[in-house]
Amino acid sequence: MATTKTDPKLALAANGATSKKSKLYEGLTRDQLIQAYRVMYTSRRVDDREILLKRQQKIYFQMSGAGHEGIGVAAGLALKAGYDWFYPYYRDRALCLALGVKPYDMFLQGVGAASDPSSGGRQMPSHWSYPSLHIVTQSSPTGSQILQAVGCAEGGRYFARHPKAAPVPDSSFNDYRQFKNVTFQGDEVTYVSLGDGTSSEGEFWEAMNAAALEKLPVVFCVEDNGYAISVPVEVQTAGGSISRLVSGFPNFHFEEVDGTDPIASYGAFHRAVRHCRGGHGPAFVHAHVIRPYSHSLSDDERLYRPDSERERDAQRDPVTRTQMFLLREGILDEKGINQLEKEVEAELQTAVDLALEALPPAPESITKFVYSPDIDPTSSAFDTQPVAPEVPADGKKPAAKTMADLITTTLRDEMRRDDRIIIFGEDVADCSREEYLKRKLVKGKGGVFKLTFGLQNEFGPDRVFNTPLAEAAIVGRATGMATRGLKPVVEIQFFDYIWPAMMQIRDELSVIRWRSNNGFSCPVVIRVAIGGYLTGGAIYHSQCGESVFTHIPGLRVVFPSNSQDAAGLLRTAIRCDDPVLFLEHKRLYRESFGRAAYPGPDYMIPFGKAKIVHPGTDLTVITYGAVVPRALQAAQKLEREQGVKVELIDLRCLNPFDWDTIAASVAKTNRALVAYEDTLSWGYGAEIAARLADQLFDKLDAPVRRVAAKDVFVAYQPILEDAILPQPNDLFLAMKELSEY
Ligand SMILES: Cc1ncc(C[n+]2csc(CCOP(=O)(O)OP(=O)(O)O)c2C)c(N)n1
Ligand SMILES: [Mg+2]
Repeated sequence: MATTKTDPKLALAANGATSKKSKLYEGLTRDQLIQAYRVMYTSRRVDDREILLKRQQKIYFQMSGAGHEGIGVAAGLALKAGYDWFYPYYRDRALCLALGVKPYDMFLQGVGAASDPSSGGRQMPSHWSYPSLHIVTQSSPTGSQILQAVGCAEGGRYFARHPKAAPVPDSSFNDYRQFKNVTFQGDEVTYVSLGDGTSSEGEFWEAMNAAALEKLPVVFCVEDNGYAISVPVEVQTAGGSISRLVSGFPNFHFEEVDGTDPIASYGAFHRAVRHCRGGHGPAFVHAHVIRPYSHSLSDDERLYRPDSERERDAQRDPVTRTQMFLLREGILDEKGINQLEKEVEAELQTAVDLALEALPPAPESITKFVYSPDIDPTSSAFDTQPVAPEVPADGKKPAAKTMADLITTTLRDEMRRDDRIIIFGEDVADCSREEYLKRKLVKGKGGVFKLTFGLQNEFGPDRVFNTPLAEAAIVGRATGMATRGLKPVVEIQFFDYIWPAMMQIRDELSVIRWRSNNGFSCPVVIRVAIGGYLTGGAIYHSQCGESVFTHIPGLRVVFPSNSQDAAGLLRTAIRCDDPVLFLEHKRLYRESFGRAAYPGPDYMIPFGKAKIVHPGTDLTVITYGAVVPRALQAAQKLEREQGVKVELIDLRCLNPFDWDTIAASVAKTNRALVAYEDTLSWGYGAEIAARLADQLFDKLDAPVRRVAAKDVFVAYQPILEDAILPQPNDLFLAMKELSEY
């Protein structure tokens, strides 16, 4: 651990005694300082312009970077655009300008222009995204970028260690790799910034831990302006100093600096970056800055900060300080300053005029880039036939594999085919202490359900590894890696514990392509063990809740009921270019229902294609997952006892879902029952029932009915579990009643 502290009072003057042309300031030349001042001044004036435009109602929001210009420009000078990677936050205007973003680009986002390079009018201003500069799309939730930055650094390191994974292979089949141009550098650094308040988010600590554990080249920059909106730092951070709190993390280089001083900040950043480039681990730069323009234009800080405090801050204004410094050092005289400022004003005037003329996006464009425009996983390209199973030499039937078997086999097949697939999560490795495996002291675990058993053994610990127990980190890191071109296939151990990752799934993973107007994408696969009927699983090992996720645009949701479908759909999930939530019912993992022979290494099923499990003419039952075998049992009984022929549809894929198959069936049977394991109200079946009522009203001879769990959590005692979850008899009675209606 190394720590450097700069005395804020001394820094700017430190090198300022003479004015020789060749003098360096923490390694910066006089020309670089003039350039730095130009960036800082431009940044401040873009803020001022935006504030004016907002008051004139020509833009719709404003968030300033005022007071943060010193640290921003310093970071920009210490790092390389298009080489290093950047996860900035909204105050990083000066950093973006230093990296090469034009004020015009920023104004385009303010007016919400179609040509806004960050988002095409989809995101607020100061939500930077510039792919060619490696500035990765950011969102508004405070801190959700931090774990992704860690994943980004991991992705770069993976490609540096496994360069053969990077090129797009010659293959007859189009997979996501054809649309990911992977670039990486052996000594690249990932920058991530956040405010002082944001350091209270749990994801910050998960990211710090992961970066320290993996010794990743990430520079964390906390821009501490002393406030999170109106909450002062001593209420936010125990003891008032984030530097003090993080100082125990191993492998870090620490800097604490006056972030209003661009020279001292550059020195700090330079040392931090050197530590990272040298492969020694992450760095932490704690920059003390000011916030002269309130939190945003919607906030008036005079309500909670007295004038005396605001005046004290104003003394440290980075733009005026730097201007004074240049004058004092004789780097620019007054004329030079005036000239520079005039040039900036002229550039901004032109940029504003042009931006105000820019066309808004077309309303019809709203659904563009919800999903990949390049690969359609619902298309016939994903419709392949299973290979004929090998018949054993003794002439017996080919072995019927469980769903668990075929998921493992599919993962193994795909990992052999694609070096970019990596698997991580809690307990997924065979054994983290590799030497036990090597010395054959242990067999290995491979997941609490053993679905990843043997994969670390075959593919090594770079590709299959355990992570800390932190679900947001699993999904956030995967998102960052996928942004770089990897294909993380991560595991959430139980659906019941997916919630810490919810922010990453809903506000990041699913929306990155759309919000960046196709500038970035992150096709991660999240495998999740879900569901009940376990006798003893209780509240926290038995939940469903898939409709929470089918409600998220941009996320594919798959829920197979049998081995062959699991294999075909998992392969589609891995090869496609969208994020996929792959739900695996625990009760079905080793059930005798739905076992099948190995369908071969290229077997795929397109998304959004249902399967008719049992054809019929009298009543349509629409279901999926573990209700499929239960509904089948009920349908067979009804046919045996009453001669009623039920058409049973297994949706297999929940988003997209196969409306055509449902509609064709209900048009024939005129009766529909939707059955699902989740709680009844607001559940997945509600959407199907609503569509049936809306679009097939004329075809229906009976009301659309639902069978689902009671509106309570799943209980431990099996008698209670049985009463809560839909049973074959509940399905039988509902089918019978509906057929008699
Ligand atoms: C997860 C989340 N919670 C709340 C907010 C609302 N919010 C936006 S900025 C902010 C304060 C951030 O303070 P800090 O991290 O210190 O950054 P600063 O704005 O001071 O630079 C809050 C509460 C949000 N965007 N995201
Ligand atoms: Mg703050």
